[in-house]
Amino acid sequence: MTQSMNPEELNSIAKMIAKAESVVAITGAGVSAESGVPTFRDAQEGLWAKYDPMELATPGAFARDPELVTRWYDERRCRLQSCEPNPGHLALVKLAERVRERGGRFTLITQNVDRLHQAAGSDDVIELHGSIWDWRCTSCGMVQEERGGPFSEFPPRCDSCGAARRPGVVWFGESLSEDAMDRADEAVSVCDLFLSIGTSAVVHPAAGFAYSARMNGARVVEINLEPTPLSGLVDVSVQAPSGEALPRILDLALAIS
Ligand code: BV8
Ligand code: ZN
Repeated sequence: MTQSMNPEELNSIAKMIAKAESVVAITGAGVSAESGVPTFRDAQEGLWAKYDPMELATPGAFARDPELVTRWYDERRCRLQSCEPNPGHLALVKLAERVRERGGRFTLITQNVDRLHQAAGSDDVIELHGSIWDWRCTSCGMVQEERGGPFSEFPPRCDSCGAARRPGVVWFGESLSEDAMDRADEAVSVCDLFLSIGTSAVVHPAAGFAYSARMNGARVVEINLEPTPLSGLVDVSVQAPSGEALPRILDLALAIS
């Protein structure tokens, strides 16, 4: 158990969850880190060390070099195939069940594109940044889910019209889906407890939800390995791995309610 996971903090979070009418949890790459998924900034090693992911995850990079960008995404997609949900993902499934059992509302919003929450059993996940498993045709818009091995050509081609396909993620400079934003805005507007988990809280508009929740009078909790711009503004900030903290919070919450 890491030193900064002090029982009082975990207990106070568990009590907030036990009392909350409507909970929103937003997750970032930190929640998938313990499944072996490199976070966005440390996704660069070996071949990719010389590229800045903020550079590669843009429409401009894809327009300039569709082969390089689709190779990067395909490599990330293929290494995800050996990644399983970790105890943090599983604890979030159980926390949602608990809150809903007693008539409360639980909404899971994620910035992650790996669909590990769904693999763990979370339903109705709001995916702000899309999914690395879905690949969309740049011409006819057909989307194909790709769970197989590496592509044989880069960029991969559309089965229906032969045009280049791109990963179904939201790149920097691209707008998020209206449906995802509307659903997230609505849930945040009525929540009385907001959990920010495993995110550096710097990517917008995702990072803005914690501030909106706070403005609406919700309690805000952060569970993250290191401090973020949010840390000084939240009610409780736990600096610990989410795969350790969330199961402990779940156990405490189950014992209370
Ligand atoms: C948009 C998919 C309108 C791609 C991603 C307002 C202010 C400032 C900037 C902007 C703004 N509004 C818009 C912008 C521009 C930009 C932005 O936010 N820039 C910032 C970075 C300066 N936003 C956009 O462009 C968004 N679009 O706003 O549309 C628009 C339209 C046109 C022109 C302008 C605006 C689109 C953003 C979506 C980008 N796509 N992902 C892909 O995956 O390749 S975001 C990507 O980076 C990830 O999804 C992730 O969410 C994000 C950050 O990456 P990471 O750092 O790895 O992850 P995270 O932040 O979650 O941090 C990991 C944390 O976990 C760390 O703090 C670490 O300590 C912690 N951790 C690690 N291990 C653990 C842990 N915690 C707990 N346990 C552990 N074990
Ligand atoms: Zn097509």
